[in-house]
Amino acid sequence: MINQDIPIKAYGVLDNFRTNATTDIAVEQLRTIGYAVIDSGMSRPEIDDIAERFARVSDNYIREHGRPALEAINEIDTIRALLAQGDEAFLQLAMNPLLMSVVKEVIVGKFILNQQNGIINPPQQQYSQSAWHRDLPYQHFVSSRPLAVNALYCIDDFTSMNGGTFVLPASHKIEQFPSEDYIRRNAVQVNAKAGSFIVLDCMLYHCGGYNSTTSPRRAVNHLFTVPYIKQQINLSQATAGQILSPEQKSFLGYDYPIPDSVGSYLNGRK
Ligand SMILES: O=C(O)CCC(=O)C(=O)O
Repeated sequence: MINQDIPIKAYGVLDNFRTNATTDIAVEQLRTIGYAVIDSGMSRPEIDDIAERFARVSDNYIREHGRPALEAINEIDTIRALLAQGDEAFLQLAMNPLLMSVVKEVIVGKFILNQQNGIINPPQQQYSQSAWHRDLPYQHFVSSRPLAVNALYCIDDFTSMNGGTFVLPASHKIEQFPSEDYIRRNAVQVNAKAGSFIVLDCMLYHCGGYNSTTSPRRAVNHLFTVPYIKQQINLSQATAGQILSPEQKSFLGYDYPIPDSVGSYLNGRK
């Protein structure tokens, strides 16, 4: 929402961000406050189609791995490696052109898809992602340029009623986790429409809220990282049976296998 009453003139400024394309403002926000909402450019039928596919894939996943077994390991809210579950639409989602243009600006040089997980915030229940975290958890460094960016694709509208994502603006710039008082004063709940991406610097503290409605709030979380960061699940092996373009293979990390031996490392240099 743009507030027309906010002053925009400045003095004493020699250098400033310039925004041209629609994605530039998202890039500027990611660098400064650590998050931005961007439209995927998808039509209503495409948004509905992804929602149907999500429901189908998650039902199959829960049937395959078993609800009690997933509950026992606190995995019932997460559908791991969606794009490796037999539906090509999720790889296309991860490579959404508007999203890619933002990620390319923010992560300098090569990046790969590190994770693509479906998440389901269940109605009126405990939710595994409701505790504050970074998406590179247990890390307390700050970097001048992000090593990783994540993008939550909203399957459903994200609202204050259904527990839309909370963020702590600019927390990617400070090593420590803030105090409770600071969190209460500064946390922001992001409202976003189905079909948009909430893009975060991966070091921004965030969490899901309490879903007080009667329907789940669903999303697809993506983590894009420099290739040196280990994938959560080996996506080149998990998609080995799929027909993929060189660009898709590179995006999934096929170009960065860990050599088994000095010999295979040296061969890879040729
Ligand atoms: O449910 C949400 O809005 C946040 C999800 C989240 O924190 C995550 O997947 O890392």
